Amino acid sequence: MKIPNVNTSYFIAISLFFAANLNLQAEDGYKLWLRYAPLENPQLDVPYASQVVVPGGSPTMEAIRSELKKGLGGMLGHDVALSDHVTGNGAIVVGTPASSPLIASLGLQAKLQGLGHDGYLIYSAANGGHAMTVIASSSEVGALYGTFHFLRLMQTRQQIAHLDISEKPAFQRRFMDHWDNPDGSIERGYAGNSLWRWNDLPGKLDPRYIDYARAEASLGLNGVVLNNVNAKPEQLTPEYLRKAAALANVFRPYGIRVYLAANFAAPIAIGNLKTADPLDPTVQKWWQAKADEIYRLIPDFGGFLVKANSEKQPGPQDYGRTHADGANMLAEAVAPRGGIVMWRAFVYASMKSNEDRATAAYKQFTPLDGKFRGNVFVQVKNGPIDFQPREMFHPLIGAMRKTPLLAELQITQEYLGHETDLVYLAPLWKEFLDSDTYRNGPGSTVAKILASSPMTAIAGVANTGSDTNWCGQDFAQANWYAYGRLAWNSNLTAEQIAEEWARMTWGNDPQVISTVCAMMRGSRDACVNYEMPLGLTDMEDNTHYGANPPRHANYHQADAQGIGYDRGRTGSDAVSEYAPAVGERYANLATCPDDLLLWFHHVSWDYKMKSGRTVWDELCFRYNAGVDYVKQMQTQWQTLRGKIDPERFSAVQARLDQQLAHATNWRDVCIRYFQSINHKPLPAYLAQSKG
Ligand code: BDP
Repeated sequence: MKIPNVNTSYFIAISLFFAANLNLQAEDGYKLWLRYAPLENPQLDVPYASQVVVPGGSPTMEAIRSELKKGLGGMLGHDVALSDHVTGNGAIVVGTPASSPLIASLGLQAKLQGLGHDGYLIYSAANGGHAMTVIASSSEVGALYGTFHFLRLMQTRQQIAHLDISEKPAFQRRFMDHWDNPDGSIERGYAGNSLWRWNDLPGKLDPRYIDYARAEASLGLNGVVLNNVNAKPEQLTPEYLRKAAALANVFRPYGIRVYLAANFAAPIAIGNLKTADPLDPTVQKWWQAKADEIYRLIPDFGGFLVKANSEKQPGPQDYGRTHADGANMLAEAVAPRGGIVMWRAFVYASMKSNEDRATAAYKQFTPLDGKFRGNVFVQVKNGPIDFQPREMFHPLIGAMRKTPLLAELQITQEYLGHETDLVYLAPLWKEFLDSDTYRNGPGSTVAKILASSPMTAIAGVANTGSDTNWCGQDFAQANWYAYGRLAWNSNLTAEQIAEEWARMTWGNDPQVISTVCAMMRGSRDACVNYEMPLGLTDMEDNTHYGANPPRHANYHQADAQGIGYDRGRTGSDAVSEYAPAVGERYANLATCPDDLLLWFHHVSWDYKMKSGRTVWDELCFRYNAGVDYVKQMQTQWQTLRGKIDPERFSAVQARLDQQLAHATNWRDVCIRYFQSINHKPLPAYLAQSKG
């Protein structure tokens, strides 16, 4: 990201500002990237932000006014006048042609239509001789997104004069999936308990729900699945539906629709039926009545997310029916009200023990392509095994030509160091989104395939919880932020997003930004290195935090001669699930990239890598490099002492200490284990560093 408007006086002003502000205020991370900290040089922006003209009495327009008041007040250090008309230079005019007579008079209808429901324009203009900034959309929610964009420009010190911005999202539905349980716990949650205070709902509303909605809307996220995919049937009882409806009411002004994960056996568990067979008319009626009941409480209910016949969850296969039969029955029930079904393809239950789990979803779902109702998404994780630190992209993407697919990413760091490790996930997601499926020839990236269906969506499994800083560690907020930004615009680079986030979260001091971004940049590769380098997977213990390589020996297949999983033609033939150009590249040892070598091949310990090292030496090298990166981050963070508020500085420092112990443990456990199998000598640097 370039910073326009920079000149010498800017740098002098900024240096003086930081010199004068070493007494930094205590911060607890609650405000996320919406801190609206005082600007170093507000005088640059004051001429363009002297008046707010946001007519309209709806809750969304009220949210826009309130955000501008908070944001401008915080950044400029004084209240900015709200008025009905532009009365001087520097007005910020926000709305839709319906909410704002001024915007209606600007002749923007055609342009706005082209940007769809959620898109918006931000541009500098003049009205009656007065300079103003227009933030316009065809929907009020789009105007809210535009408002957050404008505030972000200020927060990140980009210019707000001469604007000419038009935006629309990459995906129509942009989800946060919460794996929250009715008892307040969160599956794979590492930041406290559920944000949803089920016991207090629907009567008592935690003010935090609004801050959650603001954070989501600031990124353009517009769908929330409230509960765990391992769904408890009671989530669909009238009692819990009323609680969900109360949350939906809070979220609605922020453009967020509520969805629920449904337990497929709910008709039995809470409906007193004897079966949940999707072809049984009483079951179908039960779901239709349930959908009607939900829509009475939540008129804009989004639909159901279902994990069926996976990890002991009930599903249509219990009755000899297919995933399509199950999904279509639910889709039928919500279709009259515009609802959708997200049917997960995370299935491997029917695999024989010697079968390759990476091939399971493709085998089960490709025969069903074309059999799903039009309002069904098949939801696939980015990788075919799970949410591992590095996986090949999922082969269903590119293979299901007639079914809209919804990619599920994991923001919570289940396999990447929970809340302790500083691991910036945007590079992982970019690697996935930019992968070329070759489905329609070269350039058929995952992002393009996902965005080309008649319905489009993306989901991220939330990393939020009741901890004050929401995510358990300050840097984990970057993953929530980055997921949301990519859901809006998958063309952004990981670097651009990191810089935006760093500026909004830690401030605009050039040294802080460059250090924070440098730490984040290689942190995902570091985690891959200290946990599962070269395409290794599933080496974790049963907490999914520590290392236990013998536990899943069938995944790494290490023996005295070599290591790796043969997914080539002589092995599981997973390569055939990809377009030929992709399959051949990975099947061929000469062209298979080092990063996924052991994902696709079983090779001798002495096999020469592209780096020139043997596999054994490369493994040792990578494990150690991962640990070294953490040490480097510790050193980098130290250079920011006094430049970051002491609370957050110490909190991150403590996390980095934990991360070093975690990374070192992974390295040592894995290297020791593999060495016990191949009896190879350790490289000198490792022999010395192990204590
Ligand atoms: C696995 C998690 C498990 C989830 C499952 C899923 O360990 O907690 O329920 O994914 O996505 O990775 O359904």
